[in-house]
Amino acid sequence: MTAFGIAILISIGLVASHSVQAMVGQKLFSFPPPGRAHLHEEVLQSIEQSSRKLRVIAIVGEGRAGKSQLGNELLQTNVFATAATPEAVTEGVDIVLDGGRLVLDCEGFNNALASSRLEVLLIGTALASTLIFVMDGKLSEEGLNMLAGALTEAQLLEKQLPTRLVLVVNKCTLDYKASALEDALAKDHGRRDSRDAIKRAFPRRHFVAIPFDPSGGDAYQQGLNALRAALDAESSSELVFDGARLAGAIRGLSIKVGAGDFDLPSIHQHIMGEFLQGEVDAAMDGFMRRIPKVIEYDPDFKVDIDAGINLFDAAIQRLSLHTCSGQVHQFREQLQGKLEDVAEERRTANEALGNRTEPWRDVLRRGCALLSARQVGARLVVQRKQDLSPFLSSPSAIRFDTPEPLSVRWMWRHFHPELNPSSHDFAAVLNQHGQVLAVRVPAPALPDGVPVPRGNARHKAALSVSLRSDAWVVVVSQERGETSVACAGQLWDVGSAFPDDSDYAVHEQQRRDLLLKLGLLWESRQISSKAKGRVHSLREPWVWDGWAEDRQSKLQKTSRHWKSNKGAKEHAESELKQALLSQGIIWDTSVPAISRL
Ligand SMILES: Nc1nc2c(ncn2[C@@H]2O[C@H](COP(=O)(O)OP(=O)(O)OP(=O)(O)O)[C@@H](O)[C@H]2O)c(=O)[nH]1
Ligand SMILES: *[C@@H]1O[C@H](CO)[C@@H](O)[C@H](O)[C@H]1NC(C)=O
Ligand SMILES: [Mg+2]
Repeated sequence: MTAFGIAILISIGLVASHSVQAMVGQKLFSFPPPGRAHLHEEVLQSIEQSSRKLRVIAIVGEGRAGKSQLGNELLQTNVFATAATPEAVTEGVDIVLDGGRLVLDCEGFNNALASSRLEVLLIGTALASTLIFVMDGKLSEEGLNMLAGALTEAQLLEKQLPTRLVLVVNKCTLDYKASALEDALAKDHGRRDSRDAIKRAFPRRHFVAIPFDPSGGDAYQQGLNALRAALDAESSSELVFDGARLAGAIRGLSIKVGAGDFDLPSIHQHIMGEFLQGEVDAAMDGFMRRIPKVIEYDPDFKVDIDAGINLFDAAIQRLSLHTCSGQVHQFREQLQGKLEDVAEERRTANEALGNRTEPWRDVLRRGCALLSARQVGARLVVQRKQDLSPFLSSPSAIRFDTPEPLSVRWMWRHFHPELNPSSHDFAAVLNQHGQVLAVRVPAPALPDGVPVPRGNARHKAALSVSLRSDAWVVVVSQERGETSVACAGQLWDVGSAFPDDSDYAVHEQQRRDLLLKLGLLWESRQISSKAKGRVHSLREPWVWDGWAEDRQSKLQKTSRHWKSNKGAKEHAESELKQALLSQGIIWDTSVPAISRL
């Protein structure tokens, strides 16, 4: 046997994909005496740490057929040991990591299968996405039997592998047709079993003949090109592993092979498990990237888990993995369970966001944003210092015994015209803590002369309440999908922040100024008043009668029998003021004004 040296070559930048890294051939498996498979952990680690998705190409076949040299040709660098000696050169399994490819160069079968190491063929067949099976000189019956025999030994007769077979006749002197392999498999020499085993195990097959050419000339190069083309064909439908999963699969394989467990279906199942787990994780990742993050409550929130299942199914379909359907089904169910967990978690997060009640100004702002976005009209009156009971005396109003907490979800369900048709034209009234005191509260009319910069009846109602009391009102416009605030009889710019208690005095002054301008306060009325003296009795010889009139409404009051001229006028004016207030002609700014105008 020839001493084996690890070939280390630094690629010289001709091949762009691996120009930076030194490509190193390393021994992954060896068979030290007495011949048990030994896995080289330190080499496995370079696979484990690969950041790329890896596809595995295994070169197996007859001894001395030129397998290692083909590997070197494919990698375009002399990384595997070759020699023209009659003795076997490659021992065990050598590997090279070339970007996204892991190439396995396996030791050859020199004699009959029985005396060769079945382990090596097992390792190659189990791990490979593409199995390159090399025959020496011709497409031989022995070669086919060797391949079929290995499948039989490994109990793979009834199995179909996702592995692609590229059968290569190397150092070939015969003129094979492209259909040579299919023709050979179709022939019946009373040995149907071998041929059927190969056909069943490898539904995807290619045949390449590489001419014997001592000078490495054109014919040889054409043969190599045909091999490269076969490797590139359908490469999208190959199993790919991430490094850590592939390393895990190799460890599991090593244990079984080391223990003499040649049951390839079970090994294969283990490897498929690693692969399928990778696809479950990938589908999960893709799904997590696609589903909406829960940032805001969405009443129509739905998680479509089919999107995740479809990612997985697409990956499986690409590989035509129908044979492992039981195993695929099991992993698909695992994925479905995970997806449902995520969906449930997001649903709950969405609901919790909709259920939040603190801090109430934030809840109100978010609720209005939702209603605006969905063009659902709404009106909410927010109490400040004044008791708003007078507004709640309408027969349509419903006052709660215990105030209800305000949430975005509550706002949605309450104001949505289809979910709650009887309420969305009325106001909800909140107390100072943002809790709902009452619903279905109508608004008294807006006095003439109040500017209405935009909007409709809902905005007028809001202005009216904000003028008649110290409360502010938030309005969501159904038509425009925007949120406005009415405060002190003014409609603020769209998007304004809610009124703050620190500006209470300013707002009250603004309201007072507007009411004065509208003539709705006593101070803004034109009042005429006078007093007349008269003789009354001996004991009280001279008394005064007062008289007062509100010029616009012509309402008059007299007040008789006072000691002084001034007192009589004052009392008449006071009675006139009471009459004006009670008829709603003037308002008192300290209590909500509910009078009709
Ligand atoms: N002249 C010529 N020599 C070739 C050709 N293909 C392979 N060889 C030679 O065949 C010999 C064996 O090549 P290897 O690549 O070591 O063979 P192997 O199949 O890896 O052998 P084991 O590792 O022992 O199983 C080498 O000397 C190669 O140069 C060819 O097309 N023409
Ligand atoms: C949200 O509130 C509804 C109705 O009260 C309740 O059924 C649901 O369990 C709550 N969800 C969460 C996540 O708090
Ligand atoms: Mg070799």
